[in-house]
Amino acid sequence: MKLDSSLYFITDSTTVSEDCFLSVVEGACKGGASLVQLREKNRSTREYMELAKATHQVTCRYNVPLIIDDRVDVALAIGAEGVHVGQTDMPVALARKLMGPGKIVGATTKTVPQALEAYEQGADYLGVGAIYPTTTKVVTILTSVDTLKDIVKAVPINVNAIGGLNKDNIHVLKGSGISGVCAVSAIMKAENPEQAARELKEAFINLC
Ligand code: TZP
Ligand code: MG
Repeated sequence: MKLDSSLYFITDSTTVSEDCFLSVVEGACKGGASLVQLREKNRSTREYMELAKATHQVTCRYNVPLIIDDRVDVALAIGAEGVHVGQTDMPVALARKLMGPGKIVGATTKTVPQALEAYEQGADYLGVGAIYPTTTKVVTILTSVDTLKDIVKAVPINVNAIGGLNKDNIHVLKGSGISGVCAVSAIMKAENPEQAARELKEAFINLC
Protein backbone atom coordinates (compact mmCIF):
# COMPACT_ATOMS: atom_id res chain seq x y z
CA MET A 1 0.00 0.00 0.00
CA LYS A 2 1.24 3.49 -0.82
CA LEU A 3 2.68 5.37 2.11
CA ASP A 4 0.47 8.20 3.39
CA SER A 5 2.83 11.04 4.25
CA SER A 6 0.26 13.82 3.81
CA LEU A 7 0.80 15.17 7.33
CA TYR A 8 4.09 14.15 8.87
CA PHE A 9 4.42 15.36 12.45
CA ILE A 10 8.00 15.53 13.73
CA THR A 11 8.42 15.91 17.48
CA ASP A 12 10.58 18.14 19.64
CA SER A 13 10.28 17.16 23.28
CA THR A 14 12.71 19.76 24.59
CA THR A 15 10.15 22.38 25.59
CA VAL A 16 7.47 20.26 27.26
CA SER A 17 7.01 17.73 30.07
CA GLU A 18 6.67 14.07 29.10
CA ASP A 19 2.95 13.99 29.88
CA CYS A 20 2.41 17.08 27.81
CA PHE A 21 4.63 15.65 25.08
CA LEU A 22 2.54 12.52 24.80
CA SER A 23 -0.67 14.52 24.72
CA VAL A 24 0.73 16.59 21.84
CA VAL A 25 1.52 13.37 19.98
CA GLU A 26 -2.00 12.13 20.66
CA GLY A 27 -3.50 15.42 19.50
CA ALA A 28 -1.48 15.27 16.30
CA CYS A 29 -2.73 11.73 15.65
CA LYS A 30 -6.34 12.71 16.35
CA GLY A 31 -5.97 15.72 14.09
CA GLY A 32 -4.87 13.56 11.18
CA ALA A 33 -1.09 13.11 11.29
CA SER A 34 -0.39 10.19 8.96
CA LEU A 35 3.20 9.69 10.17
CA VAL A 36 4.93 10.64 13.41
CA GLN A 37 8.68 10.98 13.77
CA LEU A 38 10.37 10.92 17.16
CA ARG A 39 13.34 13.27 16.86
CA GLU A 40 15.60 13.42 19.88
CA LYS A 41 19.04 14.98 19.85
CA ASN A 42 20.03 15.21 23.51
CA ARG A 43 18.85 12.02 25.14
CA SER A 44 20.83 8.99 26.23
CA THR A 45 20.06 5.79 24.35
CA ARG A 46 18.08 4.55 27.35
CA GLU A 47 16.02 7.73 27.53
CA TYR A 48 15.46 7.71 23.77
CA MET A 49 14.19 4.13 24.01
CA GLU A 50 11.88 4.85 26.93
CA LEU A 51 10.34 7.86 25.20
CA ALA A 52 10.09 5.90 21.95
CA LYS A 53 8.19 3.10 23.70
CA ALA A 54 5.77 5.54 25.32
CA THR A 55 5.28 7.40 22.04
CA HIS A 56 4.74 4.13 20.18
CA GLN A 57 1.95 3.17 22.59
CA VAL A 58 0.16 6.36 21.57
CA THR A 59 0.76 6.13 17.82
CA CYS A 60 -0.28 2.46 17.76
CA ARG A 61 -3.68 3.40 19.20
CA TYR A 62 -4.26 5.57 16.12
CA ASN A 63 -2.60 3.23 13.62
CA VAL A 64 -0.06 5.91 12.77
CA PRO A 65 3.41 4.61 11.86
CA LEU A 66 6.18 5.81 14.20
CA ILE A 67 9.50 6.72 12.59
CA ILE A 68 12.64 7.08 14.71
CA ASP A 69 15.08 9.79 13.71
CA ASP A 70 18.71 8.72 13.19
CA ARG A 71 18.70 5.60 15.31
CA VAL A 72 18.17 2.23 13.63
CA ASP A 73 19.03 0.50 16.91
CA VAL A 74 16.28 2.33 18.81
CA ALA A 75 13.78 1.75 15.98
CA LEU A 76 14.48 -1.99 15.97
CA ALA A 77 14.60 -2.28 19.75
CA ILE A 78 11.12 -0.84 20.25
CA GLY A 79 9.54 -2.27 17.09
CA ALA A 80 8.94 1.11 15.45
CA GLU A 81 7.58 1.14 11.92
CA GLY A 82 10.56 2.99 10.47
CA VAL A 83 13.67 5.11 10.66
CA HIS A 84 14.71 8.45 9.16
CA VAL A 85 18.31 9.19 8.22
CA GLY A 86 20.02 12.42 7.25
CA GLN A 87 23.03 12.99 5.05
CA THR A 88 25.44 12.55 7.97
CA ASP A 89 23.66 9.53 9.44
CA MET A 90 23.84 5.89 8.45
CA PRO A 91 23.56 5.49 4.65
CA VAL A 92 20.09 4.58 3.43
CA ALA A 93 21.28 1.23 2.02
CA LEU A 94 22.58 0.13 5.40
CA ALA A 95 19.51 1.41 7.22
CA ARG A 96 17.34 -0.54 4.75
CA LYS A 97 19.44 -3.69 5.20
CA LEU A 98 19.22 -3.50 9.00
CA MET A 99 15.53 -2.53 9.12
CA GLY A 100 14.43 -5.12 6.56
CA PRO A 101 12.13 -4.75 3.56
CA GLY A 102 8.89 -4.34 5.53
CA LYS A 103 9.89 -1.22 7.43
CA ILE A 104 9.77 2.43 6.39
CA VAL A 105 13.09 4.12 5.63
CA GLY A 106 13.15 7.86 4.98
CA ALA A 107 15.95 10.23 4.12
CA THR A 108 16.69 13.93 4.14
CA THR A 109 17.87 15.18 0.74
CA LYS A 110 18.48 18.67 -0.59
CA THR A 111 19.57 18.02 -4.17
CA VAL A 112 18.52 15.82 -7.08
CA PRO A 113 21.71 13.67 -6.89
CA GLN A 114 21.13 13.08 -3.16
CA ALA A 115 17.49 12.22 -3.87
CA LEU A 116 18.40 9.74 -6.60
CA GLU A 117 20.99 8.10 -4.39
CA ALA A 118 18.55 7.75 -1.48
CA TYR A 119 15.88 6.32 -3.78
CA GLU A 120 18.30 3.84 -5.37
CA GLN A 121 19.43 2.74 -1.92
CA GLY A 122 15.87 1.89 -0.91
CA ALA A 123 14.30 4.96 0.67
CA ASP A 124 10.50 4.98 0.85
CA TYR A 125 10.20 8.75 1.14
CA LEU A 126 12.31 11.89 1.14
CA GLY A 127 12.17 14.98 3.32
CA VAL A 128 13.25 18.09 1.42
CA GLY A 129 13.94 21.50 2.93
CA ALA A 130 14.16 23.77 4.70
CA ILE A 131 11.62 25.58 2.53
CA TYR A 132 11.37 28.47 5.02
CA PRO A 133 13.69 29.43 7.88
CA THR A 134 12.89 27.34 10.92
CA THR A 135 12.88 27.96 14.66
CA THR A 136 13.47 24.27 15.35
CA LYS A 137 17.01 23.33 16.35
CA VAL A 138 18.51 21.87 13.21
CA VAL A 139 21.55 22.32 11.00
CA THR A 140 20.08 23.03 7.60
CA ILE A 141 20.09 25.41 4.67
CA LEU A 142 17.17 26.64 2.64
CA THR A 143 16.01 24.60 -0.35
CA SER A 144 14.14 26.38 -3.14
CA VAL A 145 10.70 25.27 -4.27
CA ASP A 146 12.22 24.79 -7.75
CA THR A 147 14.70 22.27 -6.35
CA LEU A 148 11.85 20.60 -4.49
CA LYS A 149 9.93 20.28 -7.77
CA ASP A 150 13.02 18.87 -9.54
CA ILE A 151 13.35 16.25 -6.81
CA VAL A 152 9.65 15.31 -7.09
CA LYS A 153 10.14 14.79 -10.85
CA ALA A 154 13.36 12.80 -10.37
CA VAL A 155 12.11 10.06 -8.02
CA PRO A 156 8.97 7.89 -7.93
CA ILE A 157 8.74 7.85 -4.12
CA ASN A 158 6.96 10.22 -1.72
CA VAL A 159 8.60 13.60 -1.36
CA ASN A 160 7.66 15.74 1.63
CA ALA A 161 8.47 19.39 2.13
CA ILE A 162 9.84 20.54 5.49
CA GLY A 163 10.98 23.67 7.24
CA GLY A 164 8.97 26.55 8.68
CA LEU A 165 5.75 25.26 7.17
CA ASN A 166 2.31 26.17 8.50
CA LYS A 167 -1.25 26.38 7.21
CA ASP A 168 -0.77 29.99 6.16
CA ASN A 169 2.36 29.60 4.05
CA ILE A 170 2.17 26.21 2.34
CA HIS A 171 0.44 27.76 -0.69
CA VAL A 172 3.94 28.21 -2.17
CA LEU A 173 3.98 24.42 -2.57
CA LYS A 174 0.94 24.36 -4.86
CA GLY A 175 1.67 22.38 -8.00
CA SER A 176 4.94 21.03 -6.61
CA GLY A 177 3.72 17.44 -6.67
CA ILE A 178 4.75 16.73 -3.09
CA SER A 179 3.11 13.90 -1.17
CA GLY A 180 2.87 15.81 2.06
CA VAL A 181 4.20 18.34 4.50
CA CYS A 182 6.37 17.84 7.58
CA ALA A 183 5.91 20.07 10.58
CA VAL A 184 7.46 20.43 14.01
CA SER A 185 6.55 23.78 15.57
CA ALA A 186 3.26 24.33 13.75
CA ILE A 187 1.92 21.45 15.86
CA MET A 188 4.38 21.20 18.77
CA LYS A 189 3.99 24.85 19.75
CA ALA A 190 0.30 25.15 19.00
CA GLU A 191 -2.14 25.89 21.80
CA ASN A 192 -4.35 23.16 20.41
CA PRO A 193 -2.16 20.58 18.61
CA GLU A 194 -5.13 18.55 17.41
CA GLN A 195 -6.72 21.55 15.74
CA ALA A 196 -3.36 22.68 14.36
CA ALA A 197 -2.80 19.27 12.82
CA ARG A 198 -6.31 19.21 11.37
CA GLU A 199 -5.96 22.67 9.85
CA LEU A 200 -2.53 21.95 8.38
CA LYS A 201 -3.78 18.72 6.85
CA GLU A 202 -6.80 20.47 5.40
CA ALA A 203 -4.56 23.20 3.98
CA PHE A 204 -2.41 20.54 2.34
CA ILE A 205 -5.39 18.66 0.92
CA ASN A 206 -6.76 21.90 -0.49
CA LEU A 207 -3.44 22.46 -2.29
CA CYS A 208 -3.68 19.23 -4.24
N1 TZP B 1 14.95 19.57 8.72
C1 TZP B 1 14.88 20.62 7.92
S1 TZP B 1 13.98 21.87 8.61
C2 TZP B 1 13.66 20.94 9.99
C3 TZP B 1 14.27 19.71 9.88
C4 TZP B 1 14.24 18.66 10.90
C5 TZP B 1 12.86 21.43 11.14
C6 TZP B 1 11.48 21.79 10.77
O1 TZP B 1 10.82 22.31 11.90
P1 TZP B 1 9.65 23.37 11.77
O2 TZP B 1 9.39 23.79 13.19
O3 TZP B 1 8.47 22.69 11.16
O4 TZP B 1 10.17 24.50 10.95
MG1 MG C 1 19.77 12.92 11.41
